[in-house]
Amino acid sequence: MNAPVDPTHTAAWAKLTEIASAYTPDFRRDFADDPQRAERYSRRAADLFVDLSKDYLNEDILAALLELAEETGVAARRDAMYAGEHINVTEDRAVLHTALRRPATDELTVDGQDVVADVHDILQRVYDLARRVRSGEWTGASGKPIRTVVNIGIGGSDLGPGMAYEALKPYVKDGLECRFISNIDPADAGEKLRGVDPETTLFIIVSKTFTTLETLTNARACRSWLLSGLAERGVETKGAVSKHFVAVSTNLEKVAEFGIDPANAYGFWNWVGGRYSVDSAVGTSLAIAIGPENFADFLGGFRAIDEHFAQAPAAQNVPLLMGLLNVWYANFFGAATHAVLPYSQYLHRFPAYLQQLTMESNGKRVRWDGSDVTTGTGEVFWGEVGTNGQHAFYQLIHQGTQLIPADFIAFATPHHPLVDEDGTDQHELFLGNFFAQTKALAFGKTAEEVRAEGTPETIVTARVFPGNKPTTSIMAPELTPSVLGQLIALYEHITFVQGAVWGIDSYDQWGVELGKQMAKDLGPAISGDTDALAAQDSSTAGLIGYYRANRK
Ligand code: G6Q
Repeated sequence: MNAPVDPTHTAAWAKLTEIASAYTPDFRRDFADDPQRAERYSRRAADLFVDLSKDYLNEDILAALLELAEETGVAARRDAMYAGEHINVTEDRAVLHTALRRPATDELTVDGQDVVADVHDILQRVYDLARRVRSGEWTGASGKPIRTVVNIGIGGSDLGPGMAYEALKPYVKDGLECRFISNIDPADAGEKLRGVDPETTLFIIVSKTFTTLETLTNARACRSWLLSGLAERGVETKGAVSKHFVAVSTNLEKVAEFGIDPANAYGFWNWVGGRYSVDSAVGTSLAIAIGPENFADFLGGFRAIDEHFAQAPAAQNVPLLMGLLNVWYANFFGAATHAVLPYSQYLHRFPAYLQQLTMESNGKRVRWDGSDVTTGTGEVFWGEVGTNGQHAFYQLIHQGTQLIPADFIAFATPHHPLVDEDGTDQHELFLGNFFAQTKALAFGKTAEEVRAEGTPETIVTARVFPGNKPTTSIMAPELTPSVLGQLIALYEHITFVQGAVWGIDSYDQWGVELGKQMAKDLGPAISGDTDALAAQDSSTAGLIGYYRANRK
């Protein structure tokens, strides 16, 4: 792997530094000076319409950002990723989530293995399972069809399918529902199993490693729940596990150890990172819920953006431009956070999903050669659906002292068209808020405008909106499986671009290890081993002591 280019030593960085020091954003001026601004800075990628005109962008900035991408070798790294080179250096792995959505006719041999053939082999098995569950052919131990699919997994083995299931609810087959158990807090399984009938429940244990404490613990708890529930109903429990449990994992040996029939195990590969895996067998619960045809459309959406990212010229390349803009805001304007604000109730888990995708990928302090990063990295991604966010935290985006670039996402056609009795179209009211917020953030409201409304002088400043807050608007015709795939792939590639510029390995996650290890090591101290307790620092010992004294 080539040594990373230090972005701060490029000519483009020097240019951007100079531009930034002289730059005072003024969207009122920009739009007045250039009636074509919206058109000039709007782009299309598959079904996505992306308006960058309310970003801190002009021709000089655009040119310098594209030069930065050139100088840091973003395109070459993208090609290396698509080709299966081991760009995840700290784990010595290829990074091939793009192979998960290639058509069966493609060929890609990586490390001596035809990965596209492998992908389609598993995909067909997942589709077959989905068809059998959906048709009622797959039955539980008492012969009843499945009504509830419970996905047990955490992190990348939970957030993707959970988010996508919520996003695609209108496509879920009537009479089927999915639930997602992730937290080791027993309250999670306890609540998710409430009201569920063991006779009609299929558990999918999703764990790449099949060693994850939370998932294995929850899987065992669910197995006991199932067996005792069936026994209470007088159902024969011998062989029941194979009718109520399937597994998704790269570790098929451990799956067999758990007692799951290898015929009910769906593999994936170590070149799929957990947070990039919703489009592998990790999405089995989703495939069952929405059906193989919709799942294939979902994959097609990813593929359309993969192709756009690989082929669109740099100045038209949406993931490239959005990734570069994020670098621009983070490194030249001190933006520590980035808001993602979907105007769709169905996307209510999308910000949480993106938090893992972006922050686990780019929250790094060393580069892929082990040297320190030379820039800030990894903004905090956060957000909430509109209009709920408007009534909660938009205050800070409009009038706070920090710069928060925000992505607004909306769809032209709703899944629930509602017109109330006086003829008001509720989706139009909703979208009115989307249009208004990006407009208000860009153009603000001056003191003169506030005064002109007759506002008492003492509260004029409090009512001024400075404007010039950068936003990117993303619109699509409708939130379909394909469009959801497109949105996910868009953010995957934005994350890639930022990591490539910063010179970091976006595909490892060593930062999650220390706490996991310590949690295991603390077991004896927590359960009362006095020597183990005495070996702790005073704070940890005090906290454990509090727990031991207060647990009922
Ligand atoms: C994602 C991470 C992490 C992982 C979970 C679950 O990129 O690697 O979130 O998905 O720790 O791991 P398993 O799938 O191995 O249980």
